[in-house]
Amino acid sequence: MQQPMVSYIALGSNLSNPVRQLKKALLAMDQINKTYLLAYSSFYQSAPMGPKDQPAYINAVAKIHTRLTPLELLDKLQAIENQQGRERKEHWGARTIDLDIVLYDHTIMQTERLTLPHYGAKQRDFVLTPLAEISPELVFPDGESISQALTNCAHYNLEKVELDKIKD
Ligand code: A4P
Ligand code: MG
Repeated sequence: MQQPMVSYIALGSNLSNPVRQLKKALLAMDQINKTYLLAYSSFYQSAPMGPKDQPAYINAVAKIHTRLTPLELLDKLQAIENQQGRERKEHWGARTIDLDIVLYDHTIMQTERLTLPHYGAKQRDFVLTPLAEISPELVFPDGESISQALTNCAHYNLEKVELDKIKD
């Protein structure tokens, strides 16, 4: 059987109780077949990237082990987005939940449905800061370290959110 791969998923929400949306998505990810939730970061509030007439976001990153292929994983994550009422309207517009595959092992791929690593991850502190929290030694497939990426990225006024457990 294929060895489990490490993958990092960025979570983002700015509608319908974002903290609850992230907690729900974390629990749902742990329920995906052949997939285990290994760790998740603190939750961070961030100013919206893109249109400014939308609420602040809550962002976090999860680390998983999966035996699914990258496209099988994308299908499962999109099913969770749909279950949580995700509607795709405006580009970079408000959403109940967005689940992006930041990294899947060291895979580099560019297809119509999936780009790995995620095309925007290295430019956004709301992805890099939570990622660095759970994997401070991480190196991207192009050889750039997470700390280098953090010095070059754009900033969105991150503030850590006080949380109790994800099961409440
Ligand atoms: N896709 C390609 N590569 C990937 C990947 N690595 N992971 C495709 C996930 N999906 C990937 O995504 C559009 C298509 O990208 C998918 O159908 C998939 O096949 P989407 O989630 O439907 O649309 P989107 O999220 O609106 O587009 P996009 O470009 O992914 O948006 P982003 O880059 O995710 O930005 N501000 C703050 N503060 N925090 C946020 O989290 N998020 C966004 C969305 C805007 N502003 C934000 C935040
Ligand atoms: Mg997305």
